[in-house]
Amino acid sequence: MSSGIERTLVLIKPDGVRRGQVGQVLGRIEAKGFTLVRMDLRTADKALLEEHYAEHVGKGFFAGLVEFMGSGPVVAAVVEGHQVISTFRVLAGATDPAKAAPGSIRGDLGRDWGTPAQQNVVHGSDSPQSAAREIALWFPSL
Ligand code: IDP
Ligand code: MG
Repeated sequence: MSSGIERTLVLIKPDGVRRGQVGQVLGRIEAKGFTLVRMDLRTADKALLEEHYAEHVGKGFFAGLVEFMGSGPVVAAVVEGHQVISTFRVLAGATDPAKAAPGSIRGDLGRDWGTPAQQNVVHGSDSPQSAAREIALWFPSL
């Protein structure tokens, strides 16, 4: 969009929900001035998760990732704002919580428990194409 207003899909992963970090993550999104458009707490089924992570099919961590992501409820949210896709990725920090910068969600709240899937608190769409695909997948009615 020429206005720069975008939508992205944010997931607070089962580790974040389990550890009571939902409020902190949503607080950071709101503090940055982004808007929650839709939000839902749900345990995702395997088919949805395999589709969501389709780009990682065949990688060693894929099965563990799908299992971890289905191990409890996630908060799925559509978040809107100026350049929110790339900016939320900055807020989230690097994929590996051990390398994510302090001040980022993963750097401050993430903890890798040595499981086959990195437990890093949040997901955020990585491009406008991914955002459109993922929002349609998680919220078909939007
Ligand atoms: P991203 O979430 O920062 O976009 P991706 O490379 O797309 O990172 O990986 C998707 C998710 O898969 C990560 O957030 C993490 O939970 C998990 N993951 C990525 N790389 C590894 C790995 O090397 N081992 C275990 N899990 C991984
Ligand atoms: Mg990714």
